[in-house]
Amino acid sequence: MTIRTSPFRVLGLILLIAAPCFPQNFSDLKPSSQEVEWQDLEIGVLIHFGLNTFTDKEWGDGAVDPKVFNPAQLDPEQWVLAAKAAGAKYLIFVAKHHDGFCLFPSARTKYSVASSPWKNGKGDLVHDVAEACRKHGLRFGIYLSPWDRHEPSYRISVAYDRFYNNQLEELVTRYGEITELWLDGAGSEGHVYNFEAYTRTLRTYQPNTLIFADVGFLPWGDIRWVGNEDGVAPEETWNVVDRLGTLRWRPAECDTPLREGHWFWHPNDEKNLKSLPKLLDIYHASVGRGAQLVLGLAPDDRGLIPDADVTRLREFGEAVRRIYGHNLARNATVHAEQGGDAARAFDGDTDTFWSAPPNTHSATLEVSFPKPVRFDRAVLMEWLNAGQRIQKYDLQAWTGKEWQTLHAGSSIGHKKIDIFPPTTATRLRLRILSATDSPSIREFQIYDGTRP
Ligand code: FUL
Repeated sequence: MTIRTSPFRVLGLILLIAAPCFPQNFSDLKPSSQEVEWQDLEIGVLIHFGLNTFTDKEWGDGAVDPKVFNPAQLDPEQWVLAAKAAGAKYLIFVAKHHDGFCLFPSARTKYSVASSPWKNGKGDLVHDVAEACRKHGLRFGIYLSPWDRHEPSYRISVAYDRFYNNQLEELVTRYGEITELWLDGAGSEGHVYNFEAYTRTLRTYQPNTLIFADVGFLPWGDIRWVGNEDGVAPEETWNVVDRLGTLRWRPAECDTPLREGHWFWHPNDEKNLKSLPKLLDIYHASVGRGAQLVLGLAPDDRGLIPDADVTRLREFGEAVRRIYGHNLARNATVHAEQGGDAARAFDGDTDTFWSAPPNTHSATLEVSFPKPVRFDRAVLMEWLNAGQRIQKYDLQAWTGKEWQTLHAGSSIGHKKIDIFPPTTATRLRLRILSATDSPSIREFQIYDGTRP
């Protein structure tokens, strides 16, 4: 049989083979629809609860008897409601931490709740937490520690890969939709994992799950660790990262525990509870810089989030809702110098956005008030479906004589919160000074954060 080919077919083949070598442009990269949806969640919580809760430890050695796991008042709904009061939209549950103890009855190991006195060994906490999340409208995710200090096969990579993959399969087939899979890199230095196999298992059953991991730990994850546990993203935060020549849309997630330095509960540890001003700073340094905030919560040995933590979470949620509850731009007159329906950036509706005309690389959006208005911050949101494009902007207020710069910035991304000294003015404008392609603004909001 003769195979006939055409010059186009040959060209196509060359393009296919050479594709990874072609230069990629940061602003050509676009998020998946799952990522867009995930970035809108903005705040999540990460729950650590297990043998460490009963032994006053952060890292268990894998030798603790499961008999110590016996919470008398365990109530995942209480956790979920506390998380919701803080404004969280998703919850990641540590199904297995580094000590190898499983909070679900895994058929692969006896080191689990099945060997504990809790519910006479008949309990399944992953199930209970997933149900509580669904009941109260939180998205659900899991953390399954690759590092396992109990499992004997951990010493042999291939054997452990089978073990881990099987456990992952149990988790992704039993508990409904999993929004995020958290792959923690701690303790794994030097260990070789078959991440391809894990990812295949995950995608077979849960094609929409996003994988979180340190960029160095897992090159092709969907969400990246921001690089610290302080809840702080860089002022300039881009969604696209360069993986040694390969670009990837990989938004940053900032994880930080509610109690300083502690992911698990410890007795007499209230002094480490982060203050409300500290939490607001963290919110502004994470969500306010286009990243995601994940607060670490730790139920105590009763199985409940302690009262002081519940109160702090509620205070935090209320403060964010109060500060960002009255958008001054909603009743203002708005105008886009380059044309287009500017009102779409000011309508408080994140499903609508204003776009500058094609091939526009700079633009100005202006807000004017009938009488002077006091404000001290602006919230900007870029429409990211077509890529992150804005790379330089400023915010200016009209003093009556001239435009005064209140803030000058670079990236905007999902959300940018810029706080400046309280200013009273009749006009405020956003100047997009440089964009790689026509910029699109989902929201331009103005607030007075000092209002009681
Ligand atoms: C770290 C772990 O070692 C901590 O115990 C905790 O789970 C935190 C979220 O990630 O890498």
